[in-house]
Amino acid sequence: MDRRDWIKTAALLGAGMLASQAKAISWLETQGFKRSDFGPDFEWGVATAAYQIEGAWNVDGKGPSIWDTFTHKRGKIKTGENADIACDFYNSYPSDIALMQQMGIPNSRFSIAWSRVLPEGTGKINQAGLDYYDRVIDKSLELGVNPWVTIFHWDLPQALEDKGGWADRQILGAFNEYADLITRKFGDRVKNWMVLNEPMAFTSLGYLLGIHAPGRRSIRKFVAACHHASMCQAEGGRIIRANVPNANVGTTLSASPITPKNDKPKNIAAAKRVDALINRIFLDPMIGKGYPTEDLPLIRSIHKYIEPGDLEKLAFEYDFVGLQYYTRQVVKSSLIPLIRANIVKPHKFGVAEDDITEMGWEVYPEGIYTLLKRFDAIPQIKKIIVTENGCAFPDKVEGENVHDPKRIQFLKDYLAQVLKAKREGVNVGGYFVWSFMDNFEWAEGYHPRFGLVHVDYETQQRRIKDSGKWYADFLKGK
Ligand code: GCO
Repeated sequence: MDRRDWIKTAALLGAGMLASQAKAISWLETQGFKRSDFGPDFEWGVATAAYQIEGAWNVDGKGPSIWDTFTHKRGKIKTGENADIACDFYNSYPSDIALMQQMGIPNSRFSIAWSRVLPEGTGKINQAGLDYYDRVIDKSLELGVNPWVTIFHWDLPQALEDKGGWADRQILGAFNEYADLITRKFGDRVKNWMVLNEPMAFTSLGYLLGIHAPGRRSIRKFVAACHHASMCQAEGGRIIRANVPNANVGTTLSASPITPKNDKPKNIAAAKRVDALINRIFLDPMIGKGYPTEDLPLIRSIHKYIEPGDLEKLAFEYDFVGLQYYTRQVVKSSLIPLIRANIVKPHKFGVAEDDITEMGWEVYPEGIYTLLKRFDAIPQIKKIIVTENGCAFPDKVEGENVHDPKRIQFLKDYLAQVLKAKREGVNVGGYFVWSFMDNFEWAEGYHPRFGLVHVDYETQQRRIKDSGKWYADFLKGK
């Protein structure tokens, strides 16, 4: 692939792409549902991730992660920003968790920063890092906010990247050591665990397209990283099962319905390839189907990284699969080598400006229904939990109030589709809003704000947005 091809591929896969005709359901069609319609056991929550909120990137013995290194390089983040301080959750966790309690949020999904507990990725343990997560977990439990922990949400220790990162097989041993450590340490109090956050996103954006940390652009590294992450995904499940009594074991996958631009056979074929790339590389091996190499020439070289015995280890029976959905992708065929597909941006399909988020994503609520049905039809998937869903739109700050009517509408419309699927018998057991508060949106910097709670990054003041008040009322059954 030459450089131009890469740029096209990046445009194809990069953040902020795709879609077509928006067909938002009006609230009128769906009005009237309330929390109790989802049933008493439905898990409601909010989600965050360590690098995006904690700050304190180099204090109390924490080692650098690939995101510290990446954001400190010039030109990597659109706004030139980094998450050295972010929301300062490292210091403000008591009041932030108290705010969750005040809003009546029963569950909080967050991740552990690997290099805070193992500064070099393996070996020497940083007790201060373990103590910090002890405090976060204990505070959450004290305030009645149940912790849901993601083992890996993208902030790989830099020391491991220096040895090849996800592209090198030694990551398997390092990951097992880390997963073993934290599940043993916190498993007495944390019962809900997710192994990986969106492996498709961190392998493709980080190792193929280079637009996320560690910024590599290599098909070889990407393909190797896919196999290693898949191995860790399953092994992580086994480690949680072994170490945590009564664990609720999951992992999370990003997914998008893939729509061909029209019914031309070449576009339908392109959509199939993109579906294999975006939706199947991590899902298929998890359910015992191996890798979708037939449908995806891009990963045909994956056999080079598969050692004897690996294939049998790729499947794991999770208690739940975390579905993370934001938008769909509309696809047409193109000349880009190996994938021969291109993603069509929403405005090219006549999606109104109003229905495109600040990430450039089409508002497409029906997609969550489509994906819930698809996952539910897979016998190996026992239960689905929507572990992320949300949007970035400009907020209007007025004194103590923050108005974000589009986010409220978004949440209502997507939730209506979750309820529709549930009423049709889909085993969907929970919904977590991305995100509790505004935070560092990776390569986009702080500009897109996804929070239910507004963060003033100058003062660290929190203000509950109208959407946060809406969610709190909804959770209270109002
Ligand atoms: C992801 C991550 C989150 C993002 C969110 C919005 O899916 O990229 O899990 O960290 O911030 O999805 O893009």
